[in-house]
Amino acid sequence: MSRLTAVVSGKRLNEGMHQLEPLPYPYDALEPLIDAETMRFHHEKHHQAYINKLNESLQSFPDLQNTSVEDLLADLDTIPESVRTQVRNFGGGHANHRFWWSILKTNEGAAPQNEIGAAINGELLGLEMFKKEFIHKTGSIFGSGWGWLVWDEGVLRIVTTANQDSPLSAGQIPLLGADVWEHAYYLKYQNKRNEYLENFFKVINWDQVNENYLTAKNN
Ligand code: MN3
Repeated sequence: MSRLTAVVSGKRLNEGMHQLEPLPYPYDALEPLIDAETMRFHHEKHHQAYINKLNESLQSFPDLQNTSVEDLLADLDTIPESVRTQVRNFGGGHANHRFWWSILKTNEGAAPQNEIGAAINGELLGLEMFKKEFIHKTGSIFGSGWGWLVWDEGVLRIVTTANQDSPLSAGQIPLLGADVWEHAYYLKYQNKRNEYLENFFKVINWDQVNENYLTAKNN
């Protein structure tokens, strides 16, 4: 990861501070399903804001600055109470978005292959059933949150989290996730959250999800 010097609130940050990484693809890579303007704002403004706020919150906690955000979230109980809510919200926002960018890629409607394809067929009764349940649960979130496919101690599960809560804080490993904060879809889809979720299935990078599955399974 690059170690560009970042500045937050006029203060020079330590090397260990959290930073926004560039997307591994152009902002228009998911057009027309997720538009370039939404991608740019989502990454440059929303994701960056979570990182800035996380870094500001951790200014008096040098040891936490050098811990990965995923580790912080997996161990929320050990975070000092005075900063725990900030780590949960802003650290969650950082981790969830970093994860989100990594699982997006236009897939032309292809079904998952390999181990994750077999696991979805075996445990979740196939792609169509999985998709139906995922969209139902995620589409029904009241307010802002995320829908997830997680590895939960050996079991594949569809779960949702409110706000920027991470499945990691519940001991679950995310394999794929869908952001249903309005900033993720409103420009293009307005109030049609389910239509956005239908199209989300056409931009899942199944190879990456398979990799996430194998990593979770072998740990
Ligand atoms: Mn978002």
